[in-house]
Amino acid sequence: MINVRRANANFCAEHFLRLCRDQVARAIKDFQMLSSTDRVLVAVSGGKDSLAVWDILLQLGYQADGLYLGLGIGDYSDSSGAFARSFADERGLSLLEVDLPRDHGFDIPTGAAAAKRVPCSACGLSKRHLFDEAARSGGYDVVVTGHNLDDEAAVLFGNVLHWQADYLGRQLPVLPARHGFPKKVKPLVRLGEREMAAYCVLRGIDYIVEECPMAAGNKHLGYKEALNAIEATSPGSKHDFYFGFLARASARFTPEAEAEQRQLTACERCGAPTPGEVCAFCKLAERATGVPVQLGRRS
Ligand code: Q46
Ligand code: ZN
Repeated sequence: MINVRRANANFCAEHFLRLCRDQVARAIKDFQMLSSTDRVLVAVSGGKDSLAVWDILLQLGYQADGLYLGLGIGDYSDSSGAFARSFADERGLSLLEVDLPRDHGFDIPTGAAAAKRVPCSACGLSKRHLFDEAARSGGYDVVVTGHNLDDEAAVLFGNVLHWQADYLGRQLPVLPARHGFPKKVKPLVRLGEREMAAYCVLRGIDYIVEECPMAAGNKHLGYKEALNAIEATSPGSKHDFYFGFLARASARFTPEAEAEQRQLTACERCGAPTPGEVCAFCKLAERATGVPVQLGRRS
């Protein structure tokens, strides 16, 4: 039996798996995330959420390939890549790979140190850039990420604590394609972390359990712990916080987010949308390698 506290109910394995699929199908429908003809690219980390969302999308009949980014974070990257590859190989799926050290000449630990950024900031901007680039060059209609309700509630908590108006205006389960960015969607927003772990166990999906070693001290983890403490005494709080924000407050921040997007131009090195002349990824790569990057302009 699997207990879903938020719903105050117990499920057998078969019904729990159906619940997960139904919640994803409902998120896709409610937020118009995908159409049946879309070519979908799933950002796969080797962790439970990204492998589960890939598995569920395939079961729901979508055409979905995976993209794994090698970030050069020592053993963690070696082993997360192995989980992503074996998931794809066992099921005959197509997994694209971009390797930061091999393809761009630097890894996250050295790149972050050279640019004097915290690792997760250098990593986050690299991941966004490389997912966008792979989707554009591969002709994909939409990028799917495995962000779940716990992730989104924690990000929202941080954005509210610091009143990051432009981030709040973009914190949506669907970002449409525009200004050169591909459409991005988060089909797991109706499911939590515990549910995704249980889903993987029941479906026989092997995933990397260790946390990234660079996550220590990450503010996001602190926000998750704070919300877990609230959820323990008041089940359903994360869901109400996040979905209440989407229904009642998110649109109030749209003007700030749009003002930021209007300032975007094409990066003079790689053509990616950026508020400055050179995008954050090209600046990071330049600081990390000491070589100005020439990735080839977009047409
Ligand atoms: S991989 Fe990258 Fe995460 Fe590691 S360095 Fe931070 S952002 S914690 S999801
Ligand atoms: Zn660039």
